[in-house]
Amino acid sequence: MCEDCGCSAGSVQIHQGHDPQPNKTTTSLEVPTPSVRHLDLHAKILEHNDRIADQNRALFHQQGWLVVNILSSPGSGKTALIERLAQDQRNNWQIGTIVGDLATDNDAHRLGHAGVSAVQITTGTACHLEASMVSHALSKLPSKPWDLLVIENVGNLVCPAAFDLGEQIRVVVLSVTEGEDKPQKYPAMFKSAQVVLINKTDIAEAVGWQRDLAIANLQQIAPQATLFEVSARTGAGMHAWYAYLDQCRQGLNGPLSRSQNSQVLQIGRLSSN
Ligand SMILES: Nc1nc2c(ncn2[C@@H]2O[C@H](COP(=O)(O)OP(=O)(O)OP(=O)(O)O)[C@@H](O)[C@H]2O)c(=O)[nH]1
Ligand SMILES: [Zn+2]
Ligand SMILES: [Zn+2]
Repeated sequence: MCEDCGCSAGSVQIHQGHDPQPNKTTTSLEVPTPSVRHLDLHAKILEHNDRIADQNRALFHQQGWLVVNILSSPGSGKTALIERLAQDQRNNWQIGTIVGDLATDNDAHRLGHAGVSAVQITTGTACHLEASMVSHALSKLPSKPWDLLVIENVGNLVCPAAFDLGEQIRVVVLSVTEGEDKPQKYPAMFKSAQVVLINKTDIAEAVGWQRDLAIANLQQIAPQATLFEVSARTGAGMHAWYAYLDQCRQGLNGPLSRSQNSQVLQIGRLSSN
C-alpha cells in the first residue's frame, strides 16, 4: 500500500472469528487510530487532488472529450475490456488511453497493439492514480479531437475510489472470478461508480458465479450504478455498453433515460446529473 494516500493510516480492527471448535481461543485487536496531524495531511492531499481534478474536468469539457475512469482489482480485465473496445470501435471513435500501474509499461504496449494511443504512468509505490498524474500524462498524448479518453487506474479496489481524476464516468469492473461479495467488502469503490461492468461472463458457469446473489449485492451497495454483463474475451454484452457510451458522448455527461436503453439491466436509478 502507498504512503501518499494515507491508506495504511486507518483504524484497523482484527475481529474475533467464528471458531467452530469450542476450546480454541480467538483474538480481537484494535490498532490505534491515526493522529490528527496524519488525518489533516490526508485531507490536504485530497483537497489538492480535487482542485486539479476540477481543472482536468474543465479541460475535458472544453475539448468535448468523454472521459472514463476504469477501476477494479488487479486482473479483472480492465486492459482486455479497453482492447476489445478499441478493436470494436476503431472505425467509429478516436480513442486515447492513459494507463496506470506500479511498474512496467506492458498495458500501454497492449493498448498500442490494439490500435489506440496509450500513455503509461508508472506510479512506483502509489496504488492509485491522482489528478496531477493524469494532467501530466495528457501532455504526452498526441493532440487529437478524442471522442473517448479512457483512463485505466491502478488495480486496487481501495485507494483509487478516493481520487477524482476529473472523469465524467467512473466504471468499476467486477469479474466473476472475484466472488459475489466484493461490493460489500469494498463499498466505497462500488458506491462511487456510475457503471459496473461484470466481466468474464464466458467463464461464469465454470467458476460457479452466483449471478442473482451478485446482482442483489450490487443493488444493495450501489443502486445508483448501471450494470452491464460482458465478456472482453468473447465480446458478449459489449454492444449495450457501447450504446451507453455513445449516448453519454452525445449528451456529454447527460444521463440516459431508462427507456433509451432497454438492453441495459438496470440495477437502480441512473445518475441524474
Ligand atoms: N475468460 C476471460 N478472461 C479474461 C476476460 N477479460 C480478461 N481476461 C483475462 O484476465 C487476465 C487479466 O486481464 P487484464 O486485462 O490484464 O486485467 P487488468 O484488470 O488490466 O489487470 P491489471 O492492469 O494488472 O490490474 C488476462 O489473462 C486476460 O486474458 C474475459 O472476459 N474472459
Ligand atoms: Zn494507497
Ligand atoms: Zn491492465
